[in-house]
Amino acid sequence: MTTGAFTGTLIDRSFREKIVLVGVVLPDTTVQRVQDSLVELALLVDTAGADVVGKVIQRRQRLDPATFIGEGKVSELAGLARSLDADTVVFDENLSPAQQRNLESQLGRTAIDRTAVILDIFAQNAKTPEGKAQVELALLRYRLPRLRGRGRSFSQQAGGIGTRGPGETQLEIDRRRLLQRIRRLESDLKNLDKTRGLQRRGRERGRLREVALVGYTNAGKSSLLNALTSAGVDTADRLFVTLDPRTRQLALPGGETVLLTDTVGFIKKLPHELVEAFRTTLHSLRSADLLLHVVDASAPDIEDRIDAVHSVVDEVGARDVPEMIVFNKADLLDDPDAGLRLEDAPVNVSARTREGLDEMVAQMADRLRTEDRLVEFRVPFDRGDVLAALHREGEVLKQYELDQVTVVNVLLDAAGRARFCAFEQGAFEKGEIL
Ligand SMILES: Nc1nc2c(ncn2[C@@H]2O[C@H](COP(=O)(O)OP(=O)(O)OP(=O)(O)O)[C@@H](O)[C@H]2O)c(=O)[nH]1
Ligand SMILES: [Mg+2]
Repeated sequence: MTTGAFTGTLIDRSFREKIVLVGVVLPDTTVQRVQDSLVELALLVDTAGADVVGKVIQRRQRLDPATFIGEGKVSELAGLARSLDADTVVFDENLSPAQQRNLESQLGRTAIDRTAVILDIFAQNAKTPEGKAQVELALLRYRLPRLRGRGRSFSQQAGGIGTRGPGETQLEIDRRRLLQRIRRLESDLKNLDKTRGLQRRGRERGRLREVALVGYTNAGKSSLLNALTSAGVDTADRLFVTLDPRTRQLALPGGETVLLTDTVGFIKKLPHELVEAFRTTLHSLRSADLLLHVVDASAPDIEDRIDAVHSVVDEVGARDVPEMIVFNKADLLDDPDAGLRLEDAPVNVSARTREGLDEMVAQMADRLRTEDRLVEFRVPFDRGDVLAALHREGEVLKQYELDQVTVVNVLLDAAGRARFCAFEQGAFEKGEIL
């Protein structure tokens, strides 16, 4: 274990913990899925800075409430961990606080779950004050129920994977102060969310539409943002490189400028604590005009990853935002049609070679345009401000005066339609009139 990490401030990076992974095959899943999931867990562990020295997969009818894998398997696992000289055992599913305590005392070493590893990576990667606050909040919420009764023998291991991050010293102090800290972070983040909301409304008035890049971690979201806008955002073949949202302007072929935002990537079994804590960051997805869902076309389990992204999008309340799926890393595919396995994958691109990018941007512009609708408004003569705003925010196709009102036919997006609905007389399908 890391020396000097007793205070939680010194992490000895020259020492890499040895880790054994444990996956369980329950009746509702398959060995293949669990194996894939363990490959990903190994990547997570590696990203967190530790080495996987062994893997165990067990088939069970149901999880054991006390030890997750059952007494017999625990002693087998203890023997393996001892022979491999492993420091820590990582379970691929969430452990309850009681299971974790029982496992640690029976294994004689640290036992953590996938959530703790992901939280650990987030703690290492958070850079901005907002990102740090969100991660700290997630960590504290995760740790709070796990504080009581954690064996003293393992406190020496503070600083190891799953135990470090902001707020380390907070763990030593009492629960009440921890709760106070949680409430403080919650209120700070809520205020930030409010400020964001105001900024967002300001932008709406300026009528710049927003496209949000979403996708599985490592799909190439940041690389795409860079390729499209020379944003200079960090990219790497590691998981969860981006935690803080970045927004850049992008000029579309039709002349319109949109805002393109890159943000935190998702993963299967993304800890609920993180989705909850990253609410301020993820809220921006709800007000986006389009989600550009970036998929790594070279991944082995494309459909499962798309599902994982969709479930997080649902969880943050952005299900109704139109989505366009893009297959990235097309340069890695031998078969150029491979990405088309999925029904409505509109376009294959490569952020690396830039192939398909023009086509993708053109389709994006089309998608944004089809979200526009032609609406007829009747604006009273004394509301010159509304008339001016309609001209500013939409495309006025027809305008004439009728007694006491100006009738205008405007091509307008959903946000604009919602704003001017008091003056609306009726909406048409674009084809009916154009
Ligand atoms: N071959 C190939 N590699 C790519 C392409 N796009 C991105 N990559 C690589 O994929 C890795 C991840 O790219 P990022 O842009 O950091 O991915 P991300 O989706 O932003 O990932 P996180 O921020 O960690 O969630 C990097 O090593 C990139 O160089 C591509 O089109 N082709
Ligand atoms: Mg990124």
